[in-house]
Amino acid sequence: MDKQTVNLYFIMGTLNLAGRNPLHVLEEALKGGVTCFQLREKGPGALTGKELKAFALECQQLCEQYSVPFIVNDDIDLAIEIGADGIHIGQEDGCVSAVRKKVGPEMLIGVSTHNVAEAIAAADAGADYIGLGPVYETQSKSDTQPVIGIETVSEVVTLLPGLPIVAIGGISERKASAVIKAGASGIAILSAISGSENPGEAAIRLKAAVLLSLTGIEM
Ligand code: 3NM
Repeated sequence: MDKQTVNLYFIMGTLNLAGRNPLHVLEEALKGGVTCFQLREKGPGALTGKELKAFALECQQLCEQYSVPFIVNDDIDLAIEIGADGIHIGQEDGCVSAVRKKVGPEMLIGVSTHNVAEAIAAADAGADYIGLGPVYETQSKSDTQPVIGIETVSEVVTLLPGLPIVAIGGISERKASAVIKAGASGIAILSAISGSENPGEAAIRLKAAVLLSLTGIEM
């Protein structure tokens, strides 16, 4: 997996969209230039079973239309069943090698990590990329680990120079630049896109902030 794939990594489920149509939000985000999409269907009232599968297939089709990898959070069986491009697992979801055995050699495996030790362990176990966070305070996840700050991002990037590292947690357009300058390959975003009045515009602005910071040019 190349690092560009995680430049602007959008995460969304059907909840917390202030009543908006999730497929519309996803399509706007895709038009705005997100480079990767993770379906994360969690929380009270989340879709399950057949409904979840049907929704996942619709998201997958949209992602295909925009040539953006489609990644499923946690649900390994669903990812296999629909032939997702990737599976994203947490620290509690089993080890990378066991997941690799189940999903086969092709599917991308991403792992959520929250400190240097977890990041190294995930890399050593063969993760294709890691999520690292929460970099800042976030309202989007109730059970987050303590905030790690951009110093930990720099430390992990230095230790794992070849691995795509996507920073997550409380990242806004204003904060994107600091995270990228700390060495992250990209930013993973929930609320700054899905909570925006105009998700497409938000994605365009976040993407521009990432790409500009990657060039190292100060504006
Ligand atoms: N995982 P927002 S933080 C899903 O630290 C998730 O692993 C995190 O949402 C972690 O962009 C987080 O709205 C929520 O802050 C990020």
